[in-house]
Amino acid sequence: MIGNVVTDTARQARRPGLRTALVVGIAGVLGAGLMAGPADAASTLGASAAQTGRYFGAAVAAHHLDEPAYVATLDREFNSVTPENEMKWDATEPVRGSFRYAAADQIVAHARGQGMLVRGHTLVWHSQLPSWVRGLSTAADVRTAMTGHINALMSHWRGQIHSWNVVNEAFQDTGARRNTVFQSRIGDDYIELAFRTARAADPDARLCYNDYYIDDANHAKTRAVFDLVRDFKTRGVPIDCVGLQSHFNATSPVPDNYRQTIERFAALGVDVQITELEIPGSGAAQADDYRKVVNACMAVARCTGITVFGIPDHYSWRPYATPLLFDSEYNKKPAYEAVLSALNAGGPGPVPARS
Ligand code: G2I
Repeated sequence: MIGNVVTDTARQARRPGLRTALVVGIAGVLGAGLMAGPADAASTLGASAAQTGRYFGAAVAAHHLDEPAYVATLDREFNSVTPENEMKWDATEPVRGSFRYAAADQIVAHARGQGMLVRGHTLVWHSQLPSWVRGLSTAADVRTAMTGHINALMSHWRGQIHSWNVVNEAFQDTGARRNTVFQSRIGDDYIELAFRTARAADPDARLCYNDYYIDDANHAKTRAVFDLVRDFKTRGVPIDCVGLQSHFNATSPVPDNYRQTIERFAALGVDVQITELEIPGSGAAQADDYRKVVNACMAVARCTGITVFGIPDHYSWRPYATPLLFDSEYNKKPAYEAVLSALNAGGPGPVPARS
């Protein structure tokens, strides 16, 4: 239900003149005004986020979908999913031209059956890339492989994916381009080619650039992504969204200017989505940091959704860090309560239209 509402909204929002009506419409359908107060506090993460037109999602692994406690928590708490590994290139096109969709299809079917949004992750990335792609030697061949991969996946799930991470982690921490097979064979233009191909393949999906360590506006890598987005907007290259992965830890804590970073991306004319959130810990300090992150998103109308990178701690890719909202017995951690109350405290919304 929420998925349909947001997808329809995205589609209609590109027609001028409908925006005011949509603002009223989406708030009405999701059952809340622009500011949710304590009186109408919702009791799950997804429902509380929906009050301001946002989603609250989790990264999901297909092989856990046969575990009742996992599925019960997913279905109760979240209104968006991101396949953690199942849509990556090594999983979907391990052999050139031979596509495998079954594991990701399982996640998409489950999510859509529950009325959840689906985020696509990810089309062009240097990691989890099959060796046949890394072995391509000419620009023309890498171009053909990349556009073919984007077209195949986006066509397969056309109309079912709310937002796609089209290009993932293209920059180094210095702000220079990462030296991938796409960069070295095609050159700087590969990102533009990927986004133009993606827009044509599924015109209703929001197209995102996704990266880690772009949470602090002063970092060189963040500035490089600002420049990319500004350049795309100036030249009319399609881009709708920036994904802040937001993998925080002791050496890379939530920056004090996190909200300003989100605002600066939004000011460039894109939505911001927090896409892989995790913060190690188990007590009050973890809860405080999660609250800070949610408050920052809620303060910016164009911060349209948050995804935590897993459900219980023991299924995290860093289980020892216990970075998630549920412990290994699916008990709610203090961070869960902090997130829920921050979502219920409201903020500007609902989700604005793509510009
Ligand atoms: O690397 C952490 C994340 C950074 N941002 C992009 C994300 O897509 C990425 O996710 C992680 C997954 O959580 C891991 O589950 O990406 C890793 C690979 O870079 C994933 O790990 C891989 C293992 O390395 C493989 O051995 C395993 O076969 O997961 C695969 C599937 O379970």
